[in-house]
Amino acid sequence: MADCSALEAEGFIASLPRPGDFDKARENVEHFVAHHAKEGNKLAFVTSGGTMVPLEMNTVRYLDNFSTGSRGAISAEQFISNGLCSDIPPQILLLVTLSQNIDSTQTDLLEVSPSGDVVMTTREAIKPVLSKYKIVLSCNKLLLIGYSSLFDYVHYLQLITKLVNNINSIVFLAAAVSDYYIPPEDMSEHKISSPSLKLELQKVPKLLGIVNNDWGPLAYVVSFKLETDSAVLSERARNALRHYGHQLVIANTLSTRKSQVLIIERDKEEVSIVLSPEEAEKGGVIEEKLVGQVCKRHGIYINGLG
Ligand code: 9Z3
Repeated sequence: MADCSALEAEGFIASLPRPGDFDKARENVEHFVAHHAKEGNKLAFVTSGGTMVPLEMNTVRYLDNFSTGSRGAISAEQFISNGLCSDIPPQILLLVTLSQNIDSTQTDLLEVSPSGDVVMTTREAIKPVLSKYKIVLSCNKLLLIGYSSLFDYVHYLQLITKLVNNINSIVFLAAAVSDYYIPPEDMSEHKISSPSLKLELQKVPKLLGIVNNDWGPLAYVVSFKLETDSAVLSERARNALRHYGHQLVIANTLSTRKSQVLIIERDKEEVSIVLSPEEAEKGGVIEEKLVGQVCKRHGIYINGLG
């Protein structure tokens, strides 16, 4: 695990190209955070989706981490409407993979008709979803920042974590972040056209410890541990908790992530959250329970520090 100091992290991030709309995004985040700080509101900064690792500067090919973006998107919805955050539910700052965002918006508008044709959903059917979305946007409860590459992601992670650093903030890291990348100086500028392709990737410095040690020491930091082998999940998640010092680690296995997650907390037994097939059948989502648990624990954290 290539951990790095805050200084090395700053250097690593500064060596990567910034997203084109970084300055505009910074302005929007500053404005959003200042507004809610004045109101004394809670804030949840949610990251969602995979991080694309470009192989070329003018990118035609890239590597990606698996993530549909559902965990982050549904969790953001749950943060907004969560009943267990009994006082004020947090306002949401959602850092979301652009391609995922567009894909899900588009596919949500599609339906398969009884004859098997794919048709646009009737306007009526999507009205409640879109109107809810419009309302949260117009009430300034939601700010969306789009990203696509690992480079964009780390720039925004650093920027936003520093800006939301407050005990009223939850940093909820659901994005699936690549462990490997090609440094910009090693990348081909144009589309690679060699007869065969050998890739040498470098390890991305581990920024997870820096998130709460340096950028957001007051925030309540929740990270996710993803494994494909359930036998090693719990132990690796506990190691991650110890190593990075986050307040919570949510452990999940790729194949069962929608029906079971573990909440790992310091000096506590792990808590298993399960969504039964019956609950799923009725349209239930595991994020409702998960976000409820996170909000409850964040409340205890605030009281402990306040
Ligand atoms: C997760 O574990 C998320 O729960 C999923 C959600 C990506 C599995 P979907 O987007 O899936 O709903 O399809 N996110 C974190 C994954 C990750 O990269 N974790 C790193 C690790 O396990 C630490 S940051 O080492």
